[in-house]
Amino acid sequence: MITFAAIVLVSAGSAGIAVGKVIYVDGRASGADNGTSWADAYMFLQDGLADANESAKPVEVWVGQGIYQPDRSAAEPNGTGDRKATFQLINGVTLKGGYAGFGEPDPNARDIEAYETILSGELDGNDVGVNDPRDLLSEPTRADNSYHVVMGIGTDETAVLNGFTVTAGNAGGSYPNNYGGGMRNYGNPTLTSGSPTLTDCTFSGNSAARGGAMANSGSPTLTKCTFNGNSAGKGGAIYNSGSATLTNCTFNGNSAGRGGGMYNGWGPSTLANCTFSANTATYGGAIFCAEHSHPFVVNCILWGNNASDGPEIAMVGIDWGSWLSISYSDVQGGQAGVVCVPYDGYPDLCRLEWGPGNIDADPCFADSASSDYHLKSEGGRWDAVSGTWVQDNGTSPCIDAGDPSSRIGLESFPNGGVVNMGAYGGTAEGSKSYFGLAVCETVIAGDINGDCKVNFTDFAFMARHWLEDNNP
Ligand SMILES: [Ca+2]
Ligand SMILES: [Ca+2]
Ligand SMILES: [Ca+2]
Repeated sequence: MITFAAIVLVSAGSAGIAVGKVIYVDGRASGADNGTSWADAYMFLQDGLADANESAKPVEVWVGQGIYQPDRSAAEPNGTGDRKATFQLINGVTLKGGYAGFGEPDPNARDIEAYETILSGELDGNDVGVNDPRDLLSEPTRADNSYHVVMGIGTDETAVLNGFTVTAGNAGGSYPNNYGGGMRNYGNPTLTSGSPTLTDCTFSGNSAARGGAMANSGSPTLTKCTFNGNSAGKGGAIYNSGSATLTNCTFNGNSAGRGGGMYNGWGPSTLANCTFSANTATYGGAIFCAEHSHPFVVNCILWGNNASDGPEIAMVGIDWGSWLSISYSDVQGGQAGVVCVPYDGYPDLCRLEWGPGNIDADPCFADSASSDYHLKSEGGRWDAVSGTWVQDNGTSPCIDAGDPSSRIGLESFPNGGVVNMGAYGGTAEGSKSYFGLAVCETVIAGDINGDCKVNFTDFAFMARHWLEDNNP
């Protein structure tokens, strides 16, 4: 029996991870509208979600390029205009955007940039653009947009959103409509917490009183997500009062009164290998820590953000404390630049744990004007435009400056044996190490950091990670 079971497992593995049912959605399809193929795809995502909700799990919903609004379905093809309509994620259901889709030579081709799949809160097509994201919430043409484009209420980690752009949410009005313009992840007393999984998603042009792009009280896991041009009173991109885990995320051009990038309220959050740049606020251009907050920040870059108080980080001084632990990160202005904002009648108590490995040095972004936050390197930098590795005239001090105990992940050789700081650290687009000489043409076994020599440095790397097992 044991042998038989093993064979079954191998067989399932060879066919890939068990996908279960696939439901197709494409706004351009003209077939039976039943989701069984690209030709017969549902035209509206709400119909695909309704099918997924009733299907045995796991289910994948594959969504072709285009724009999808939450107030539409086959029953209401022109939309209801209901601001409370939302795309509610479902446990056991993975939504995947970025497919070429119906009518394309290869409808299964997937590229989340080339075949952008947009979830939009713009219900009536009248939105006027704004020059400053701070005007988003009050722009009259957005007053009729969705309160929350996507909802993760009552979800666990098996509710997945992968490869979508979420835009034009407008969480105005009174509680709870004013939290999380793009997405709201909250618990529900009778359900599990709001803890979905988001990968390769972009949130742009969303606004709210709290959490322009997203408000969390659950424990969502966000990987390789980008937050751009969102705004709120608190938390331009994210308002966190739970325990969000963010890895390889980028925050740029968001704005708020407190926490241009992220506002941390009650609860811990973990930020690893995230980059914050060009965010603005009155207090805390990148990050604001309110009472009872405790973000853990590691391998991050906070550079080029702007605020009246605490251009990178501001914390509120209150007796039960705001708490921030930060290490192996590049923070402009360093520890001295962190502002402890007085709170009426309380002593200035901000609990800042300034850990090892923090630096205050220009990270040498590839092109911050174009929001390209790859790190310059003489050893090689991934250029997304040309799709090639290019060499720069200088090398970022954030390369190989992350926590030596962090995983290097997919960083290309030579990777220095140490993860880089910032949003591409630990990924295949992590900038390569530079040791002052040309990259060696052949690799010597034992040359862990890639400097073309095998010496005590390599031995130290091996000793540090001795007996670690990545596949227990
Ligand atoms: Ca509108
Ligand atoms: Ca490295
Ligand atoms: Ca070496």
